[in-house]
Formats: sequence, C-alpha cells, structure tokens
Amino acid sequence: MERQLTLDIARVTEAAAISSATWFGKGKKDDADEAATTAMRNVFDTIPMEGIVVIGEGEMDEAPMLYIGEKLGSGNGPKVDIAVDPLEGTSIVATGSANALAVVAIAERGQLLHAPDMYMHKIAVGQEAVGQVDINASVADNLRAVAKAKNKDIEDVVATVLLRDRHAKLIEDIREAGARIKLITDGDVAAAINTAYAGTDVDILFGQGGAPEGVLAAVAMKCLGGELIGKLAPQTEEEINRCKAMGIANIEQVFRTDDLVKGDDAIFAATGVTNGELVKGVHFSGNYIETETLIMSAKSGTIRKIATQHNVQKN
Ligand code: VTB
Repeated sequence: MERQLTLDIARVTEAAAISSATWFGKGKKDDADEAATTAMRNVFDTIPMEGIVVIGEGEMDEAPMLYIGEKLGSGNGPKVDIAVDPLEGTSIVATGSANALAVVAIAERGQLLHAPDMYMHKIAVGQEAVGQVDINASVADNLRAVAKAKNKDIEDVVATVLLRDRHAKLIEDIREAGARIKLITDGDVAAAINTAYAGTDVDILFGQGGAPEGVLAAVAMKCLGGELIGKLAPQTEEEINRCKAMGIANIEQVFRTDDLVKGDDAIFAATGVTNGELVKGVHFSGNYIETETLIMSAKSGTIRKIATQHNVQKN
C-alpha cells in the first residue's frame, strides 16, 4: 500500500498547501480552509485506490467536501481509510504565522479510530520516552519520566502546550515541576510530531486539542517511533452520548498509539503551508511554486522530505 501511494498522497497535501497559502495573512481562516479542502478533494480522485474518509471535514448530512464516509479515489487500488486535515492551523494562515500544515494519513481499511469531533487530552513523546508516560499520572511524574528517559534534568525538559485558558492549571503545574514551556497559539499536530523529530528541542506535548487531529498525529508518531496517548474530553452530555453512540462506552478509556491506528500499514504526509520547524511553507517565486513535504511510512519507518517545484505555467 505505502509503496504504491506515497507520491500520490504527497500530491494531495501539496495541492492543499498551495491553495490555502494564497490566503496567507488575509485574516480569512474559513476561506483558507475551503481552498485547502477543495484542492485536496480534486487530487484525491486521480489516485488509484478505494478510499473512505474516516476523519474529515464533517458529517455526511452537513455535506461538506471530504465528509466522513465519503468515498475517494479512482478505484482499482488498495482499500484504505483516509484521515484528512486539509488545513491544520486555519488561524495560523489567516494571521500569517508559523507551522500551518496540510495533512493526510492513510491506513489499511479498518485500521484508524473513528474519533468523534471533540476535544481529546493528549500526551506525545518521542522514541526514548515511549512507554514511560501515563496520561492518568500527574504532570510532574510525566515530566520526571521524560527527563529520566532522555537523560536530562527536569529543568531542561521542554513541554509544548496550546495557549488556552483551559490549560492554565496545566501550565502552572509544568512550571511548578521546574520544566520549561513552549506555548503555541495553534497546531498541535506539528507540535506532537516535534517531540519525536530530531533537532526540534521539545520533549513532550500536553493538553487538550481536537480528537480527530489526535488520530492524524498518532499515525505520524507511529512512523517516527514515538507515541501519542489520548483520552476523549467530552464537554457536554450531548458529547458524552456521541461517544457512546460511536461505540466508546467508557469515556475514561485511554487510547494508545496502537488504538488510534492499528497495525503498521499506514502513511502520513504533511506539506508546509507556512514556514515551520518541520517543513518550509509554500514559497511563490515567479514561474515556480515551491513546497516541502514530510512523508513517512509506519511499515518501513522511512522519513522522507520532498522538495517540489511546481511549474506555474503547466498547472
Ligand atoms: C486548535 C488547533 C489545534 O486543536 O486549537 C484546536 O490549532 C482546538 O483548540 O491544532 P481550540 O478549540 O481551543 O482552538 C487543534 O486543532 C488540533 O488538535
């Protein structure tokens, strides 16, 4: 599966990144998102596969493009589950900031968790700390575990947290434990990946972000040998019922990487929309548009970066 689809999937995220990047700094996050979604949708149907969207832009009755359950691909190819986040970081693009990505993950049919669209508590760590953190343990215990696993002092551990009011206590606890914090305005998929990616100098991601993005990040972590642990955080009675209707009877259930994405026949692709630590953003330069894409395979553990020059006149 992954050998067949790798380059095709990169074309999907490249197209989404280029379209949404034209909305850089224009203060219009919905337009940026729509541009990414439309471009992504158009390329998908040129790919020889039988795909079904399991993480998408909404439910079928809302009929957005890339709705959950939508069939994608030209057929005559592998049967796959598809998770998309056409623009991870809509506000990032709207405000012209860093680390927006166009993201797709693909796995063998039936292997991705159908996560409800609600918050999820997440912890992500890189390879050295796999198996050492526990989403039900205290923040201090987890920081100590990461420090020990990475053979550093807790003062040198850097945790990434989304800057949100709901994280006030978490931020306080991290600082109390003596660790340092990198606060981000958006984009916890990139932030999760950074914990497992060489040279990014962050050790752990904590906090509540979107559950669908948790599944996408889990695929990336599987490719990188790190882990993402999640626990749904329904905010209302209605959300609790939605979990139950989706077969998640125990809302305290801990989802480890292998629960979010089963097996290892999975690939993850992300193209930079705006410049970030992982990949460069889209660069418009005369006759060419340049993109940078991270594409990884869980099966082979291959991590590729593809720099592409798109000829404007031929596209
Ligand atoms: C966003 C986004 C993150 O979670 O913040 C979102 O930037 C949810 O948080 O990358 P808010 O509702 O507080 O904005 C993510 O989308 C992904 O998990």
